[in-house]
Amino acid sequence: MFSKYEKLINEADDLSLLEQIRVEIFGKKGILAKEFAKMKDIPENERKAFAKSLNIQKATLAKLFEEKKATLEAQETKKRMREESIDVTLFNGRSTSGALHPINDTLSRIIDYFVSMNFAIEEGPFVEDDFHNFEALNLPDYHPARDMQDTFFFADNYLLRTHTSPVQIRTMQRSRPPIRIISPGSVFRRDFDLTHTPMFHQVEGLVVEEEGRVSFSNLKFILEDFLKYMFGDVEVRFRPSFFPFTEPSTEVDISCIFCQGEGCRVCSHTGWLEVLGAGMVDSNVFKAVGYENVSGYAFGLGVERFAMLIHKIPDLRSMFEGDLRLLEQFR
Ligand code: 2NL
Repeated sequence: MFSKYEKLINEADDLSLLEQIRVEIFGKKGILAKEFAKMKDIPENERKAFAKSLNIQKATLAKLFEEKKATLEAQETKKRMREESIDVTLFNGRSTSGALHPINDTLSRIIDYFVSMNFAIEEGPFVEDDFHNFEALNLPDYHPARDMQDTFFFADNYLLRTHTSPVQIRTMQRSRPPIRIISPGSVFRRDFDLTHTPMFHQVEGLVVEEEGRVSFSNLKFILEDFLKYMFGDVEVRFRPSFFPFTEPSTEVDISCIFCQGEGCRVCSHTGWLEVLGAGMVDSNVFKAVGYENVSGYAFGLGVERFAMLIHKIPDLRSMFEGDLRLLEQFR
């Protein structure tokens, strides 16, 4: 009786057509509703059989409809998957790649050098106490270098470390020679102008061995080799200097990379750029950590200064403003 509708369902080839057919069959004014409405005119003794037959046919149509709907939905999904899929391996001409910040790029190169020379990397807390930041480094209470440091203090003599030396002090306290470490990290001083920011980065190095096994010439060799690795073919010179924590002490210059030593504004017409401080560890420092019969050398450098020289950056403050126009130049 409903074979016409069975055929319609079977032949439907998209979901919106199937929906129209559903309304025609199962809707309020649909064919089934019309058939059921005839019930009231059917003699009582035939009514039950009529209803039963109609319900069976309704169920048949419903089953046919649901199966068709499932088939068409599956087809539709497959088609959408095909049309909407994206090939993520396709080249996008508008894409951009990230890059290391010039400070991290410089720091990575410094670390690579010293790791290749068998130095281990040590880190320590930013908040330090007076002993590890000053006292143990031969900077007693009355020492003028403490004023010069311009330290950020907390209560109870805690402070933000002004150099990474406290890391070396802690390493010496917790282990025994031989020691061969660098300590890269953030340091803090109350200073803010063209060439100073209140937070900056330092790398210090420390080598300690049994007495007599390490000398100033070892220090000279490694720093000269390191500076040639960082700056290429430059002249290196060692000037006598003074630090409370080393004796003897030296400041290390390279020939100016902007004028090849001819003299220019960057090197104040001297032909030289100061890049490192170093020396043999002062015996008072060893005393403070309880070491006897040892010798060692130490050095310290500012990462920002290296980054500024390598990347020719005139204003240090621009390094910490996160301005994309600047950072994009280092991609
Ligand atoms: C500079 C100079 C220097 C050190 C840092 C050091 C650490 C210990 C013992 C002895 Cl635990 N010395 N560090 C030594 C000489 C120089 O830094 O101009 N830094 C930017």
